[in-house]
Amino acid sequence: MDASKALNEAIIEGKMSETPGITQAALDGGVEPAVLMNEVLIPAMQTVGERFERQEYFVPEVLVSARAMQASLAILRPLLAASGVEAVASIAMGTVKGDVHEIGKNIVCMVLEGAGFEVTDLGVDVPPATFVAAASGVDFIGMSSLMTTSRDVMGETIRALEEAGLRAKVKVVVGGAAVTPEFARMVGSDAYARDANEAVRILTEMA
Ligand code: B12
Repeated sequence: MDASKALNEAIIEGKMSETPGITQAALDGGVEPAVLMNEVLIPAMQTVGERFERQEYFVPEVLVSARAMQASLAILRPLLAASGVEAVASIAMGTVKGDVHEIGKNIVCMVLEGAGFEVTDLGVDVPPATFVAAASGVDFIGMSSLMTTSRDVMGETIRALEEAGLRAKVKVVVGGAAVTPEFARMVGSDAYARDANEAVRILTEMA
């Protein structure tokens, strides 16, 4: 079996001890880091999501797959980072309060970093006040939400930025599986992107 296929299966089956070695083998075999991420890691996590939705997987299985994917991402991260170029723009990014889903947010951070953005990762379960505190030092605020129960925090955060007098200073971009373009407009964000590559394209145009 080739390394890309083996990596896809190892993530789906949550074999965290195996994913770093297989990731390295794929890289040694000449697969580009971005190709591994877009064509192996993200589709593997999509399969996990579909199994969760069909109730073939439950939270423990999803969690081990998520960890297996993170172990692979840790190897790709330095390879995707841009080297020594002047930053395109700066962004502080986090998953909103009440939400601990971090894989998509981490991917967007990495891909933006690779495209030359200066990225501050605020982590997960980030309250509006933390985004507000970060806003004065960056060009963009990025918010991720994977749950319909957490996405309203995006609107709360934008209102908190207005109250702090910072709304005109930063551009706000939102994304994540719970967010649609309509929802993004409704909460008053400046931009929405469906995935990491679209985020690079849109934010580079806006920078
Ligand atoms: C992995 C996962 C988990 C893992 C998270 C592990 C981790 N460390 O991140 C664990 C097991 C912890 C988990 C827990 C829960 N989960 Co969960 N989880 C998922 C799952 C299966 C996959 C998410 C994922 O990683 N996808 C892969 C990444 C690559 O995709 P992504 O996140 O969408 O990101 C891409 C884009 O959206 C975009 N993007 C993301 N963020 C941003 C930000 C910006 C600014 C931009 C521009 C773009 C962008 O770019 C990314 C890269 O292309 C989804 C199912 C799904 N279909 O999404 C459910 C899902 C999100 N979970 C769900 C639920 C309900 C839960 C729990 C409540 C379950 C429970 N009963 O305990 C808890 C909630 C915990 C909490 N408070 O947050 C629901 C949410 C339902 C809803 N409509 O609200 C989902 C949709 C499953 C379902 N259908 O029921 N989960």
